[in-house]
Amino acid sequence: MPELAPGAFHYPGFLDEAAQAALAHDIAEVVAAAPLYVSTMPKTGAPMSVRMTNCGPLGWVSDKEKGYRYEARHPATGAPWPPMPQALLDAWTQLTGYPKSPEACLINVYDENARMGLHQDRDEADFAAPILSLSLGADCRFKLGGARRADKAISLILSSGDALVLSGPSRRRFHGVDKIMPWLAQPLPTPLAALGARVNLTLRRVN
Ligand code: MD5
Ligand code: FE
Repeated sequence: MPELAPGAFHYPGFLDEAAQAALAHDIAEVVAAAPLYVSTMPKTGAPMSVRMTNCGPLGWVSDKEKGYRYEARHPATGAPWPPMPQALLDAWTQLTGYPKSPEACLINVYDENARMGLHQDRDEADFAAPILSLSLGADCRFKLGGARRADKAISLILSSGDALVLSGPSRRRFHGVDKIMPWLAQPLPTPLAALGARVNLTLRRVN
């Protein structure tokens, strides 16, 4: 398993095509119950280019008034988030070995023009737990930076079926999604294809 940096592991093709298709069906069910929404930036209210939803006990949300946070309910429907599909819980156990279950799975949907600027994940109280990221659909150019924004970043391609585990010192690295490269890879599996070009699932402990 290629270790990109201390605590950062890339598993290319962790999900085979059958597993990707099964997961796409699970995620389509989640999206049907918990529709994609557009988060806005704290203070400015600027919309993010990535559309989102969540599954699991908690979900990541953001808006102008209250900023980044975790909530137990969907911001538009007010319903609790759908449960995390078993396949995600299994991937978490297999790849992280972490004894506690993930509390939140953020589902990011990128169209061809969406991106995510360089940032740290620091809205969680538990920094000891790893983060697991699973990708479906189009390739993207992913930036893995350092502990400071200005630190030099490495670039890697994340493809459909790839997993990334961020633990220890890599849990708090700056990172971002530079560019979606839909011409290089599979379209999203059928039940998700109409939604965008790339889907990323980020599993986290929160408390
Ligand atoms: C994505 N999502 O591809 C990424 C995957 C987010 C987000 O960044 O916050 O929704 S998560 C990649 C990640 C998480 C935590 C630490 C590091 C990478 N890292 O140190 O590189 O939509
Ligand atoms: Fe992040």
